[in-house]
Amino acid sequence: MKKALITGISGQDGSYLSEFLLKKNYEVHGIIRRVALEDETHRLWRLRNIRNKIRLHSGSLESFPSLAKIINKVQPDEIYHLAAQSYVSNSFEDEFSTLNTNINGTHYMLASMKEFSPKSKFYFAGSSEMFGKTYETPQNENTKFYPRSAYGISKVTGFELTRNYREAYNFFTSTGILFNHESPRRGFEFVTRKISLAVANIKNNKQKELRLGNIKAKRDWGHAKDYVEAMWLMLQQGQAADYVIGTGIQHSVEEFLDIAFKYAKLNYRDFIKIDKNFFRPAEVETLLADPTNSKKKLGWEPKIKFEDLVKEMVESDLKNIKDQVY
Ligand code: NDP
Ligand code: GDR
Repeated sequence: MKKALITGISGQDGSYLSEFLLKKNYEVHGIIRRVALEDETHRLWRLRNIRNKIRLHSGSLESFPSLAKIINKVQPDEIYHLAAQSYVSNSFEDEFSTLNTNINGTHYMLASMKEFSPKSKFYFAGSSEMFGKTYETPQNENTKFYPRSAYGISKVTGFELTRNYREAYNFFTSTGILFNHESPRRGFEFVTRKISLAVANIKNNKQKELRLGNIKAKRDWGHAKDYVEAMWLMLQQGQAADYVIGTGIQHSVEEFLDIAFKYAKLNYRDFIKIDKNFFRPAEVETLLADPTNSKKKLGWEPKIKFEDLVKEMVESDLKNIKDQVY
């Protein structure tokens, strides 16, 4: 039985990856913050259905000893380092904790692995935000980085650390440069979930308007369920490498809005208020993946279409409101 250790297991991707690995018969371990262990009902909601099948260890990205101890104890075959301050907007408000958590956290994970579990294979959660103000369209593995936020900068540094451990010490370390991926488990601060929940609230007379920032921004959106499979595939290859993961299809926030509201028989124009508070000091206007390499090398292709993703998110939030989950 293979052992996997996941940081950020309580997040969107961590929960889908755990389910995916359990189905593949892995022993799944996760690192979570102590506060989460103390308030499982609220903080581990995404792991509800698998809580008794996974093993959780309390640790923090800010503490090298806490991570090193867990890696030493678990001796994982595969490490999926997903934990991060992942909200781009917040990284403008709090550059310091974003940089500390994301850069040091990745360094501590790699250094712990080097010290205590050098045979582990390591996955780093890179991001299309590393391409930021895009040098070319679409973006592939050779596109130059131009990050536009502390978050993007932290991910470029994590990418370089991951590559350097591969080259300097011959470790199996790979970065997945993942484009946006969403699901009904997406955090509420991200634009897709903010929209799907607003549709459900408006439909049920619990909200009157939806305040958004730059709705002209374009992203390459996929489903998180598809993307965790790509993470796993990267660690099953003969050699470690970095891969761009996306659908190759782009939509604007406005298109997402249109489809989401239409699904509930509403017109988004009746509810939207553009609010300058939601604009970012430096915006990433457009991102589009060229997933040719990952298709060829990993045999990976997304299965869930954009329209079905939007529908699933709205349906799920309509149900959540009906069941009084919020
Ligand atoms: P989430 O925001 O849903 O999850 C982040 C996870 O990191 C949570 O489990 C959170 O724990 C944990 N975490 C944050 N800070 C710390 C800390 N100081 N110590 C320990 N754990 C911490 O992110 P996603 O699941 O969406 O994304 C997973 C990874 O992939 C992230 O690194 C993200 O930056 C990256 N990524 C995501 C993309 C996407 O579209 N979803 C695209 C490209 C990259 P807690 O529950 O306690 O807050
Ligand atoms: P992003 O996702 O920044 O791409 O990062 P987010 O959903 O926050 O923003 C996408 C685009 O929508 C625009 N936007 C708004 N965004 C939010 N959150 N709230 C609003 O009200 C709003 N109005 C317009 C944004 O300006 C942006 O252009 C996500 C995260 O998961 C990162 O961790 C990950 O690395 C990248 O995707 C790839």
